[in-house]
Amino acid sequence: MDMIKAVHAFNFDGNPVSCQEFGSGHINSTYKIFTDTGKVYVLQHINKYVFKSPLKVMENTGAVTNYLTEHTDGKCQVMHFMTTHSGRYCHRDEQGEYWRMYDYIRGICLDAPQCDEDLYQSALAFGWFQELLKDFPAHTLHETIPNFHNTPDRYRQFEESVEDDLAGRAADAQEEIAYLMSRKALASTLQNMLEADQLPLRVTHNDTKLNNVLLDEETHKCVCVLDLDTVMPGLSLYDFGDAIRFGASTAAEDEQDLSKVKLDLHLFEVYAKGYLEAVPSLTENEIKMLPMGALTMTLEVAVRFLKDYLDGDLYFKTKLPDHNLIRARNQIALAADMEKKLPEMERIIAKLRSK
Ligand code: GN1
Ligand code: MG
Repeated sequence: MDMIKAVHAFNFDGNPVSCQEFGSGHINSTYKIFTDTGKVYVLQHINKYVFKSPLKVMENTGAVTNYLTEHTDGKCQVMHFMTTHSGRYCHRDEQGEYWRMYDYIRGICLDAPQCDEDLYQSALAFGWFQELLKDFPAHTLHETIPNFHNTPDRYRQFEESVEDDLAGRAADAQEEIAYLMSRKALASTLQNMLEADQLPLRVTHNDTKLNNVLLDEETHKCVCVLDLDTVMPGLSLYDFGDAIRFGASTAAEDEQDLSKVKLDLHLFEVYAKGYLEAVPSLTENEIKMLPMGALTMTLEVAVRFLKDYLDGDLYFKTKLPDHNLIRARNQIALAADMEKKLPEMERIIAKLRSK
């Protein structure tokens, strides 16, 4: 792929002098572009297997970043995307590959919190994002991945993959398939509540892993919310839940020693405290269902990882043999622990509310 050629499709200052791959996302490829003026940019190659319409992704991103820039109270910075010579936020090259480019902002992205404050800061950042977008006209956003966090629909797709068994791997995952199927009804709770109008549809980030928040290198205060690919209408519980499953786990998402994989209730409390402070508009039902949000998002991503394993690793980038099976087992272990700890999570939420 010709990164430098792609860079020249955008309006920016200076001339590119070097390019370095970085980041730990499972979907797109990310490069730092250094220029002769000292200014640094980020170039991303958009995964078109995952995002069927990169142009729509960038229309959403452009609309949301413009809105945030107009409405911000300055607590966090907002990503700034370069336009192409034809005035778009997205470039399609001669090979039909899609690219975008944005200002590099100094900071660090953590794969695990180094202290409580790191997770608390990410809760403030994602909460800030959610609250600021409260009045954004949600109907103007494209649904770039339809039914992205519709958990029953994720189960439907998973069951199809089990049935098709395209990569001939279902026999190796019988136990995992059986466990996930036994949790199908439980994992549909939030979607049922949404359909019964018991939970409000908001504009949500939908991919609230700790490493999607940029923190200041020295103070570790939140600097910017990153990775706006999946900003779409959704539930606050998706954002809360995904942040817990990633940031409040005692192990990395692909830890193979499952005895190390647990929900850390203290980190759950740290994140919940920050999120409740940052999103005062949460309704009674939303607050009540926060623990279920964590469990649902963990079961959902386990279903997604296992589906991808069964399909032959088409969606998530893998670095190890059976990486998606490893991830699925890890998330199943975490979900099982969360289910046991639901009453304790509920007690923590009640305690935080009473303060
Ligand atoms: C993907 O790109 P990244 O690593 O931020 C995925 C999320 C999953 C996550 C699991 C568009 O996020 O939905 O929760 O991997 N993004 C997309 O780690 O599918
Ligand atoms: Mg992402």
